[in-house]
Amino acid sequence: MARGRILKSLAGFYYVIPDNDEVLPVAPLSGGATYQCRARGVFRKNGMKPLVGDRVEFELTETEDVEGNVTALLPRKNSLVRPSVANVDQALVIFAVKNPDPIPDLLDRFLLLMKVSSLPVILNFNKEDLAYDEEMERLKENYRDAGVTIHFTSCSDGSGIDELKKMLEGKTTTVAGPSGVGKSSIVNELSGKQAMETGEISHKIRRGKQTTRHVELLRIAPDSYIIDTPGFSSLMLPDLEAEELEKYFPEFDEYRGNCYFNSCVHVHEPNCAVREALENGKFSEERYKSYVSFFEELKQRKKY
Ligand SMILES: Nc1nc2c(ncn2[C@@H]2O[C@H](COP(=O)(O)OP(=O)(O)O)[C@@H](O)[C@H]2O)c(=O)[nH]1
Ligand SMILES: [Mg+2]
Ligand SMILES: [Zn+2]
Repeated sequence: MARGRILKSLAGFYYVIPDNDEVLPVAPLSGGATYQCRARGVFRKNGMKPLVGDRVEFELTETEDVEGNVTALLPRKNSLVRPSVANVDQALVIFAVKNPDPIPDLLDRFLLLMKVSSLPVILNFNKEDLAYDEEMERLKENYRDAGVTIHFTSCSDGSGIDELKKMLEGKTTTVAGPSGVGKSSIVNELSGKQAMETGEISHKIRRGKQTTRHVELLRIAPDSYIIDTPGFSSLMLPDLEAEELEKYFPEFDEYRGNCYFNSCVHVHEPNCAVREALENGKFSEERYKSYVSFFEELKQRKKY
């Protein structure tokens, strides 16, 4: 019996990397680092399906073919739906400083989703090489109080990549963002190999490269994993009551206690400390605009 982690699931097999290679009598097949395992019926009976990222117990089967069986799922810290993966520590939300320009509505949807999932966020603006300093300052300013760590990178000249790698150390990080911003390029820089297909080559070579369609934990250091995802250009708001939304905007933290009404949602109420702070330029107007627009959307949603 050994312990390990599922890095990939494909066609009924789970690819498990052992916590400690020494405990196993034989090396995995095909020179890789993972053992090809099936899951025994026990999980199906409990209605539990192993997820990529799950920590498991597994044993090698007696056949010569170095396959194994996942025999137990260890407790999960958390699990995400999109991508479907367990035991994630943080999210790396990637946008480009330009080409394509950041879309504030979409960016704020990503931040909200991560906040609702209790995932700490590194907000990474890539393609730093294309931006003027003022543009970067504006982005920094805009998300300063959004409860995220802001970072800039460029895959063209490698700036910010080493620091980013440090920020991922010892963690499992899921990557999110629209397409074309350099997600796969960054994952490739971090893993030091061409693990992911990037925009430029995708039309030319389809075969033999991994696309970002299936979920896989990529090992970028002994205990650091990253999950590339396909980019989405739209994102549904999470399932929230409109009145709950304000809790997920860290900009309001300092002020909401001073609103006249306990139940203040900071939209139309009199004596609202949050809106007063906004008027005094204490936090980003653009972020507040997203707040109000999400609030209306959640209100509308309730009606149907
Ligand atoms: N100028 C510039 N281009 C980049 C940078 N990073 C990625 N690209 C280019 O942006 C395009 C999209 O990159 P890709 O990694 O496929 O983006 P993804 O769709 O988010 O995975 C490709 O043509 C990359 O070569 C960068 O830092 N600077
Ligand atoms: Mg990609
Ligand atoms: Zn208020």
